[in-house]
Amino acid sequence: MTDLRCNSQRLWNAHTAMAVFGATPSGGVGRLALTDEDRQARDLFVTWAREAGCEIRIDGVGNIFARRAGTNPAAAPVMTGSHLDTQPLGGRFDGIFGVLAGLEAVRALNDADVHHEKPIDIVCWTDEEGSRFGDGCLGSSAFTGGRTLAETLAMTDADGLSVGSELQRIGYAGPEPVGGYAVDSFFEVHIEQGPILENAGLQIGAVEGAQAATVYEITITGEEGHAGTLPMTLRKDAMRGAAEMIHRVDDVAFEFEPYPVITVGHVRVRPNSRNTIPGQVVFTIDSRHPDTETLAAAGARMVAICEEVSNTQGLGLSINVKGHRDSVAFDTQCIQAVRDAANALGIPHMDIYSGAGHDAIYLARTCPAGMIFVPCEDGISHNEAENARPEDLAAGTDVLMHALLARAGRV
Ligand code: HGY
Ligand code: MN
Ligand code: MN
Repeated sequence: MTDLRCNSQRLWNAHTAMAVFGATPSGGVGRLALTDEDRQARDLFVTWAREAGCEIRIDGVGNIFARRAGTNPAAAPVMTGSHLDTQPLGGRFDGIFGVLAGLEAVRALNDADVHHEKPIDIVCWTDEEGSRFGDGCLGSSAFTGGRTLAETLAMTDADGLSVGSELQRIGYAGPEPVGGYAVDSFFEVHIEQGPILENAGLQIGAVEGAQAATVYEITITGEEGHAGTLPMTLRKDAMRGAAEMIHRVDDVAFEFEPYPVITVGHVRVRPNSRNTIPGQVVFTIDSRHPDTETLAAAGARMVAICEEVSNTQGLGLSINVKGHRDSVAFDTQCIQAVRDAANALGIPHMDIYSGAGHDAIYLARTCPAGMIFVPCEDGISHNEAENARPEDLAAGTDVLMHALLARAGRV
C-alpha cells in the first residue's frame, strides 16, 4: 500500500481560513461569485498556489489555473478543481473542498519531492452555483464551448451588473483565452451533498455520472392594482397565477417513476409591496432526472400547466429555458483510476451517481472526466449547517492525488 498521503491538518486549516470570506453568523458561508468575498478567496488561493510553486493563469471569464509543472511542458495538462463561490446561505465545503484538495495534493507532492510527466492544473471555475449569474457552471461552460466569451461577459445579475464589469472590478478579467486547448483529463473531488456514503459507512464514492437538468424562468404578467379597492373578481393578480402554477408543477414530479426532482427556489415579485396587487411574478423551476427524455416529458407537463393557468386567469405568460444539460456518464478510465487509487490506499469505496451538478459535467464534454465523492454530515448541503469530517476530506484528497499522479505519469 502506498505511503504518499496528504497533510490532513494543513487541509483542514485551509478550509478554516477560506471560510472567513463570506462567513455568516450561523456558521455557514455566503460568497457569491465575483463579489469582494469571492475576490478575497481568489487572492488567497493565488497566494497559496504561488507559494507551492505553481504558475498562475487567468482566462477571460475569471477561471484561475494554477499549474504544477511536469517534466513535459508540452503535454496536455491533467486538471483538477472546483469552485470558490457558494450559495447565498451555503456551507464551508461545497466547491472549496475540490479546490483545496487540489492545492493540498500539490503541497504533498512537493513535500515528497514527487514528479510527473504531464502538468497538473488546479482550477477555480467561475460561478459554479449560478446564484448570482445565469444557470450555473458559468466558467466551466464557457471553457468547454457552452457559451462564447461575449455571451458570458454580458450575463447580468439581478441588479444589472454584468459578469464582464464585475470581473474588471475585482481584478480577475484574465488575459488568457477561454478554453480551446487540449486537456488530458479532469478530476473533481466534492462532498456528496446526499446521505448515501454516510449511510453506507464509506469514505469514497467513484462517481459514474450525473443527472440531466433543465432550468426554466417563468414570467407571469397581470396588472398592478390597489389591494383595498379592486374587487377580487376584477383582478389580474400575477401572484395568484404563480401560486397555482408553483403548487401544480411540484405535483408533476409524482407523475413519473422514478420521479424527477423539481424545485422552485427563486421568486421575484413586482412591485413587491404589501398593498399593491402584483403585476408581475418571475419564478424559476430547477428540474432534474437521470433520464434526459423523462426530464423533457416532465418539462412539457409543467409548460402545459403554466399555459392552462395563465389562460384561465387571463394573465400574460412567457417561459424561458435558462439552461439545460443532458445526463452525463463519466469516463470509464477516470472512474477506474478513482477505484484503483482507493484500492491502493486501502480505502473501501462504492460507485455512486450524482444528483448535484458539477463543473466536471461540463468538462466531460471535451475531455475524459471523473469525480470523487466524500460523505458530508447527514447529507446536508446548500445549507449553513453543511459539515464534513477532516478524515473524510483527507481520504478524498489522497484518492485524488493518486488518481492525478497515475494519469499524469509519475517519473
Ligand atoms: O445546483 C447544483 O447541483 C450545484 O450544487 N450547484
Ligand atoms: Mn458544488
Ligand atoms: Mn452547490
